[in-house]
Amino acid sequence: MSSARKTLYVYDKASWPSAPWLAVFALGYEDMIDIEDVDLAAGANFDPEFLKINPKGTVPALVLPGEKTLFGTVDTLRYLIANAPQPVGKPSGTEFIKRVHDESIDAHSALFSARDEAELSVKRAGICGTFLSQREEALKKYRSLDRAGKYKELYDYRYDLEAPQRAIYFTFVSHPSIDSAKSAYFSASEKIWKAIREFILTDVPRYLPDGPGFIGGARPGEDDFHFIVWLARIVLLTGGAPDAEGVLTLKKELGGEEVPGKLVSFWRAWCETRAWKVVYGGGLH
Ligand SMILES: N[C@@H](CCC(=O)N[C@@H](CS)C(=O)NCC(=O)O)C(=O)O
Repeated sequence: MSSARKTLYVYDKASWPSAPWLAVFALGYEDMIDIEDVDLAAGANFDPEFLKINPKGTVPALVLPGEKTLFGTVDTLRYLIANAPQPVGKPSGTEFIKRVHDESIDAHSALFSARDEAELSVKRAGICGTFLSQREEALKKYRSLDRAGKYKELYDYRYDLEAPQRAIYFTFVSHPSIDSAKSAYFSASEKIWKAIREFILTDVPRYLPDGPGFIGGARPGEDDFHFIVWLARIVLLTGGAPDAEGVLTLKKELGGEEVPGKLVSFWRAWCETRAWKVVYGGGLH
């Protein structure tokens, strides 16, 4: 690998880093940028070697030899769009991107959400349970290896940050404090899904094009990359696959409403792209 090559750090089961990852393949960067996977579920982002690249321990991160490393979906994507070897769709010029990243419909919170005990036990037995327990172990391990205490603040912060969720997921005895924390968690999860439902039925159709294609036109633009990775996560959570029919599974979370036609058409436009097949061919995330 030449030292002039750029590297995009992603995680193949995360949502946001998939936006610049799609852009690498949609905008003609595939021979210029290497993709490196950081296994967040195993806590690989807390490895000091990765923290040297991004001291916050998050992906996406885009390493540009001789330039400042870029972090986060907005900045990495902006760079890829500004320097794209191939034509890019138009930006919408609206607040849509901010809206997609709004905390009320957060894709990560939706993944971990549980509205009752039954949903919680399904999540506990799947990737969410594994994620929480493996990361607890990883944080303990890296904390004990960090003799100079260089990353102590980060390790302590991240360990404490996930503690309430670990308590919800892994406390099996009934106790007034845990019972009330669980019931608050169930209500917060209801709230997330209500916000997602309203966003899909009311806001999204206002931004999507009337005809086939993307918000950016015939090619995906900035808004399209942000929105599709959020949508892919939500479709995954309703049981959909990364194919033309996958988006229809959203109906079960729409309170009896049909999936808006514009959303179906937008999803299908993405399914046709090579970038989609690279990033989501192995399954939604
Ligand atoms: N708001 C940032 C968030 C970046 C972020 O938090 N990424 C997640 C993956 S989706 C991450 O790296 N998490 C690391 C962790 O949870 O330890 C963005 O849009 O890029």
